[in-house]
Amino acid sequence: MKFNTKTIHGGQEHDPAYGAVMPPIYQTSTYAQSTPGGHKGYEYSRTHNPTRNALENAFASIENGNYGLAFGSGLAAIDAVIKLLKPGDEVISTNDLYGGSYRLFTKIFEGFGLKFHFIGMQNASNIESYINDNTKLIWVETPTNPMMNIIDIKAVSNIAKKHDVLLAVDNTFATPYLQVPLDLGADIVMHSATKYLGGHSDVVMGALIVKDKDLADRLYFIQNASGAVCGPQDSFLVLRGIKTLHVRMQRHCENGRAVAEFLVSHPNIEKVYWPGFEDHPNHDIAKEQMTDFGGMISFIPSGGDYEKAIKIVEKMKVFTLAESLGGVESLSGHPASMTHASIPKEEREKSGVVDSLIRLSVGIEDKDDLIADLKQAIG
Ligand code: P1T
Repeated sequence: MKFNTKTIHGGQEHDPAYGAVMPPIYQTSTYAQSTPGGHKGYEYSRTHNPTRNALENAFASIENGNYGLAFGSGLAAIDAVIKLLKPGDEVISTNDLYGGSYRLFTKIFEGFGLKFHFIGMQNASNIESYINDNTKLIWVETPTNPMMNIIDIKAVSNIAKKHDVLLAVDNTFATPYLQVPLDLGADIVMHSATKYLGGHSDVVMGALIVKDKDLADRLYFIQNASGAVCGPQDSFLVLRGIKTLHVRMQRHCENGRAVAEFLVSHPNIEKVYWPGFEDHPNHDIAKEQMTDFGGMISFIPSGGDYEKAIKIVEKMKVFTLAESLGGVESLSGHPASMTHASIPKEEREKSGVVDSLIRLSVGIEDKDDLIADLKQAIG
């Protein structure tokens, strides 16, 4: 089945009760048993729920995995992955990543005796010098949030395999429409399904997808034991969102390109970060592992400082100033004070997240309106 068909049908069966084409929202916490253990495959909704299962099957299908798991948020999904580890274990992570992931790693899991190394991975061989006997996981975001760096998943996977270390890829920005990390050798794919998979800024959710049965069993155990699951209503909404993922992504990419090209040719813009530019330092890898370049763009206004950036985001009208990304509507963000505020200034500036940086999630509106909005805001 090709991707555009999988988004609609992948892992789906018509409801066995009445043939409903969309899975019903099984709004129930529990299931009747005729005798202890005498049930129809469902006991309690933290463990299993038919609507959530339909969504988990869709996750597995679109990411070319065998097993999908849905969580109450992207961070809950990451939390479950880190719970595979034990005190003393070490993780090597990209140094440019969502601020909330950084906060979870440093403020929660370092307290449980795990060690995190945040490093630049644009040159994958950089990773080797951080690997030792305690290294158990490599955590990659690509494209990175918000600097749009690209990490060579295949190259990192070769290093991970050589040292028997798990590789997890946060595929939130790209989605499987643009890149399929499991096909490139990753062991775990993670999503903030809040973003492109849901696609309509109306749900907070996380996803994990794996191929390996043993790894899936360990993660299902954590999902059930820790209990950070999502509800049936939200499962239904994300399942509905996935059905148009390919169509939305096509337009996100088209509009993203138009906005990136507008910004780069604007005299009052100093720098634009978008992997589709030929002079982006990782453009060749992006071209190889992605089918297009997506709708996420970051930029710095000329002579930019904090005040100038704030003025621009305040002036935008079609772009809404808000946390999050990946919905049908265009959003702007100021990473230093919003999504990445939990990273110490010194740390975030090392990876380029300066006070003048603005991030755009380019939506699927008419691109002329988006460009006109940017024009009036930038001046
Ligand atoms: O918000 P949540 O669903 O818990 O997902 C966390 C998360 C994980 N990974 C990436 C790459 C993310 O971008 C996020 C959430 N990001 C934002 C809210 C944001 O505006 O960047």
